[in-house]
Amino acid sequence: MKFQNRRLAALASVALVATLGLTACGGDNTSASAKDGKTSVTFLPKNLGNPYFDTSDAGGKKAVGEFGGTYSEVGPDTATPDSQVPFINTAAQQGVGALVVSANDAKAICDALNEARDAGTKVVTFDSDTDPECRDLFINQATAEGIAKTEVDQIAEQIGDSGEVAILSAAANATNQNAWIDLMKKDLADNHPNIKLVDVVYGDDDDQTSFDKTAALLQSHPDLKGIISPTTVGIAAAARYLSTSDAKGKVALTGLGTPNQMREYVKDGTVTSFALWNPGDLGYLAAYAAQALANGDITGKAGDTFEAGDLGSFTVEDGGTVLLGDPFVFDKSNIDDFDF
Ligand code: RAM
Repeated sequence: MKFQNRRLAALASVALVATLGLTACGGDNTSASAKDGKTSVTFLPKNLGNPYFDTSDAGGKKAVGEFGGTYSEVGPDTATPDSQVPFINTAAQQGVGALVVSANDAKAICDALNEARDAGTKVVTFDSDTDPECRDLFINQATAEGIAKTEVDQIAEQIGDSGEVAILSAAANATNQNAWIDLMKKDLADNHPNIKLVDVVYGDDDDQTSFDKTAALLQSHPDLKGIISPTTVGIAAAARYLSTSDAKGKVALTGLGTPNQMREYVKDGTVTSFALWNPGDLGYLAAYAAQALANGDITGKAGDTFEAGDLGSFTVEDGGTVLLGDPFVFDKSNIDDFDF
């Protein structure tokens, strides 16, 4: 419960950041390393133009502003395995204090990250991890088990715990989605014998591809009862497709989405409920972790503790991870309380 209170308090600040138009857009200059002892932090999302990362990186920008560092955001247009490599190389050449990365692939960016680390840049992954030996810390939004169970529980409830379901995911190599999918498969097999997972398709965190994959799923599986989309891009595109199709209200849709993208589909009855954490808090926490590493306050070993501004104190867990909190379920009773 402590987390929920803290989380809700921080939501207001994220909304304020958005209102003030401070959403990250890649325009800031990154200075060379820690000028005047202040940490320069570069955020590198899976791709630009994804509202989820606009919000998470705005949280990071707010934190960097609080500790007087230098913030920038760079990133590729497409969420492909090695599209982030040139941005990592550039950040390393610039000597930034820390890189905060959501990985499109657990391995493809490893060499570049380790070269950056050898050159003195601290590497924090957030949202989607790399192999642990390629980063100093991973900031985890919620446990993978908790995220998977929340999604399976919702679809089971919405389809009466029986029938065919499919998953519309992000990029095929995304570390985070793949971990959640594996755990969803296990949960379905162990606890929901009457639900059959008939397909897993990939929309690449691209709106049009996700929209087209939704249409194809309905075409190939005429008995489909539900879709789980563990990506904010996928669920929004699927909801848009369903909302004007005959399947609206017949094929359930849940997964992970942002309230602002999903509001109209919850209100028009396309979607009953979906989940997420606060991406702004995630970016905010990642930036404070990056600063603690760059300052030498922590090394990223289990038991290290650091302060993360309004979010309070956090402790590094085994495997070099820091946990933000629990996933949160949105439905028509609460969706208007959120603005991100
Ligand atoms: C998309 C991205 C991101 C994921 C969310 C839920 O925005 O794939 O990595 O965490 O969805």
